[in-house]
Amino acid sequence: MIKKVLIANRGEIAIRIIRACRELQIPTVAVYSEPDAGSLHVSYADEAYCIGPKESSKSYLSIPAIISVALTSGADAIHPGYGFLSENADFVDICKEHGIKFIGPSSDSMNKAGDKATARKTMIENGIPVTPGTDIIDDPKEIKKFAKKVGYPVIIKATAGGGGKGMRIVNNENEVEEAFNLCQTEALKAFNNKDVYCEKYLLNPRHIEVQVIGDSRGNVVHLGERDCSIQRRHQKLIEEAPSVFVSEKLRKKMGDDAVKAVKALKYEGVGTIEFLLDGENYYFMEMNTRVQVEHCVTEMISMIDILKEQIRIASGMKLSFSQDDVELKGHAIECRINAEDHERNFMPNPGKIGGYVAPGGFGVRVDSHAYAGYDVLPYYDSLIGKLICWGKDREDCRKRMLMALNQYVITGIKTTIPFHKEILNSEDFIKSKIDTSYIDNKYSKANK
Ligand code: MV4
Repeated sequence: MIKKVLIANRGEIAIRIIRACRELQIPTVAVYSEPDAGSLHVSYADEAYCIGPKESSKSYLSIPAIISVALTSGADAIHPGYGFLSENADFVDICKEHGIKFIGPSSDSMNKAGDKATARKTMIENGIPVTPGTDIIDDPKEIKKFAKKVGYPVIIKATAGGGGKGMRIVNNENEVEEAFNLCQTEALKAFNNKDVYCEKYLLNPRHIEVQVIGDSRGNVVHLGERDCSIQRRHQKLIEEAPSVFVSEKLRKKMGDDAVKAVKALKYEGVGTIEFLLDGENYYFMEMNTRVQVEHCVTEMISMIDILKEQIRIASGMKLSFSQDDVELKGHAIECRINAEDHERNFMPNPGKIGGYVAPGGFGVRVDSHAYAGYDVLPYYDSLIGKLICWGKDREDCRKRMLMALNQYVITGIKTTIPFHKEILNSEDFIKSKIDTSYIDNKYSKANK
């Protein structure tokens, strides 16, 4: 078993990891930036070390600082959480060079899954559906040729992109050259890789992702899907499991394909296979090689502790259950509580929290690093907590979520709690009519 885990992250996910380690009786080491000294993850961990100033590049992204702390504190493993270094294959290699276990996939499998053109190729070879698309293109003429076949709109994507970064929608032939050039330039700047390819653009698909786990012995299971269609500018706001758009039959098909994808990529650890769902048809989009913010909704309906399983697997242990043991029960919804003002275009609203009272009770879970007097810092993302509710069905869960949102008190700063109440009370949510473009259409006033 891993002997000591360094958590290369902050906020709620650092706390989530510390809790999993504590249950596994593994000591933890926190790292923090100077202004984060008052953060809860610092006091929750067994040891904590300051690794630099407020800038992420000089603290949570500083590989030398983090490796030094691991070596001096005797941590034999690093958990990257999400964001920061979690999808940095160089960091994975550097950990290995220092004899430290990176809790996640190998750098090889991270690269193979992370490069969209490579991942697409692997899926095609294994009979997993992908959106109609091209190989890497270096001449905009190829886009026009492709669009003649499938029709506009098409979408140009950076092969190194992901999560909505490095994409351009092309509505007609006149837009091709400019979109192509912009996409290449942006990709080169953002990812240091100018490779782009083209796909048929699906109108208003649903964003469905399947949770997968693979161990070092080739055992792979899936834990069903999450519906993450309620988003704003590629930032998810509400996630739920299961999806009302996925029948038992479709779940089995998508799950089997997700498992096939993991096996094809020889992937080890926890991950997510993202699909776009268009009616009954689904298409592989990308794989995320980290634990995700929204993993909790899957935990609530499967009763499987994804973080503990991830750490056990990184220790070389076998998956503690098989596919047949996975039983999905009821419905779960997660509302992301952000320090944002939804009436002002979701503008970040950092500052000191005055009063803080979290809800509780049967089927209510709060994963948060916030407390009364906590200063929400402007240097990092605005997520201050996640409210996750379970119910025997979607309506039961929705009602419980509204009860919990009404009891969640955070004063001093604006949060997304009122926004969530509005959504959860809406006819559109009740009828599951909210798709990936809904929030942008309804709530974004400027920059549209
Ligand atoms: C697409 C698409 C439609 N057709 N690809 C957005 C994030 C990145 N993972 C890929 N994305 C999309 N790719 C094709 N061929 C629509 C989106 C998309 C989207 C997907 C999921 C959730 C929200 C979205 C919002 C806008 C666009």
